[in-house]
Amino acid sequence: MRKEFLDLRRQPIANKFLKEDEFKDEFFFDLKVVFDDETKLVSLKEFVKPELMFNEDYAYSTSMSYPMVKHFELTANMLKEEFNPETVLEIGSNDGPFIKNFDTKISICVEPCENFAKKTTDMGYRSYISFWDTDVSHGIKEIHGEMDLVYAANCICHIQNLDECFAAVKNILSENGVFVFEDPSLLRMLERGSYDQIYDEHAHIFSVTALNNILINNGLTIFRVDNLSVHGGSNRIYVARNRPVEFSVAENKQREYDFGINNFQTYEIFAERVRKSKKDLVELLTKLKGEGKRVVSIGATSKSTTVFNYCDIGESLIECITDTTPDKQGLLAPGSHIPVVDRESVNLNDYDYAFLGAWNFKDVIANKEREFVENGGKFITHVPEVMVFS
Ligand code: JHZ
Repeated sequence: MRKEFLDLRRQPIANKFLKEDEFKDEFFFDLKVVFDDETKLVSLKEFVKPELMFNEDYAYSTSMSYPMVKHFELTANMLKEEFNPETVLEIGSNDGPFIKNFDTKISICVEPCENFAKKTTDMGYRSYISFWDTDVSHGIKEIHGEMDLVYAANCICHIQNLDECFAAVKNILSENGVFVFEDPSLLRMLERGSYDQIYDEHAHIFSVTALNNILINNGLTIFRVDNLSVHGGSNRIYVARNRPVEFSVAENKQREYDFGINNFQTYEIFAERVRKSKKDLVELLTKLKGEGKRVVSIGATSKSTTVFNYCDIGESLIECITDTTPDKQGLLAPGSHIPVVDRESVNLNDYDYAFLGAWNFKDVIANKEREFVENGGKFITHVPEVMVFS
């Protein structure tokens, strides 16, 4: 049975940055979160139609975050070395930071966002503009054969029907093939209070426990788990038909069990913490405004869409958001309508505080913005709790 534990209120499409004349048609939905006490899966209560999120206007470009480009290069090299795949398929290849480390002759991309599929096509990769399902899997297998490595980063948790997704992977995976995917970790989210991992695209927030239950039902086994620091704490899950299961699987499941991820009460406690986080952040920003302080935000992230809309934060509390992505600049943030600007067009020293919309890059940003701190600027974050630091 699915039980609701959190209501993050009315939310827009997290990556739909818009112009003023688009406000009247802006799409909103109720962002509520449920726990399934059978599979232990945490999911959105109401899914958003995939075409509304992933289309030719999709704004999140992985290559705009340098640390992620490095991360995918290291990941690709590690997988090549260990598994030596003769064929590679990437599901949700975005603008290609992972696949570009593989030979075009052995690699296939599947990507529903046409703007990004075009980029990987231009890079020489056979790219299918499509969502991942059994039809596409059968079609690709017919043309290109079975795949030794199927990889997906920050994509499988976007897929609403997981049984269909895993059946499609199983269909195309070669006998000794491996399916490797990484997504934000439910345990890390619960530990850090980072409720902003929850937005339209994240249909599910995965625990190893839930994935194990669902994959087993689909004739696949998790044989290894790597805990990663990227995106505020992710898990890289290694899946095969039949490989010896390594200690990391039981270790992760035990850690999740010890934290209480199988108990509904854990989620009720988390929800209470989220409500407190909102109260603290609004109080802080309102106080700063009263003192005449100026606040900017760094990183027009999907995560900050959740925070700003849940906490009712608009331009009166945060003047603008800087972001390195040209496709987000000059537009207004979803729901909150805070202007998004190029970092280069802003003198950070004009501001007293910078909210970390991209708190997952805290160290990179703090290092880049040393001058802001030297001039008396301070950062605000809400993870793991609302605080000011410099
Ligand atoms: P970032 C995305 O979420 C979307 P977001 C997606 N749905 C997903 O699943 C997760 O990733 C995992 C900018 N930036 O990575 C670039 C700076 O401005 O936290 C990006 O727009 N300055 C696929 O959107 C944003 O911040 C910088 O110095 O929450 C970061 O977005 C750096 C490093 C980044 O993901």
